[in-house]
Amino acid sequence: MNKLFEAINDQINAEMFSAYLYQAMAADMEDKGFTGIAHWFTAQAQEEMVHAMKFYRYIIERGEKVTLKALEAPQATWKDAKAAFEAALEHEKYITARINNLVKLARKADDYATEIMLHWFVTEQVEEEAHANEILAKIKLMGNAPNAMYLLDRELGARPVLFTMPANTAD
Ligand code: OFO
Repeated sequence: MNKLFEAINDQINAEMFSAYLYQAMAADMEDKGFTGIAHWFTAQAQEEMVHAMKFYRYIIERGEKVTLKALEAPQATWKDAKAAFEAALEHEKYITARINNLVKLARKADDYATEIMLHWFVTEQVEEEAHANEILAKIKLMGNAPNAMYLLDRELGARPVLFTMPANTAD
């Protein structure tokens, strides 16, 4: 496996870690009584698994072998919802830098197919950062006021999930 495909294989791990991180944020927000925000993070975790699987399928389509590696344990608690979204935004910036680096590697290898596949992720990262930023801006505006947080919790609870879990496990 060449350096580019090794880096794509590592990106599966990074995306799965994103899912793990957002699910940890969901669990913490649930614990803090924000069921709507927890739901939002669960939907985000689902999206991250889709990202991981896009890389997974791509490696196979190109005739290479996927090798899954150990996942790091994510942080388990955040001070409040604001801190969780700050961490989410930071994490997305880190993922954006990783995607940009993959584009660089694809260009260096003259691998046009990989570069085109990565375009979807470049665009997606703009959205990922924008979503976290938007929510964070709202929380800052509201100054963490309980009434406003209650309304934000309701708003974020309406985010559509990508798939629903079997009965009794749905969030
Ligand atoms: Fe996969 O975009 Fe977020 O991490």
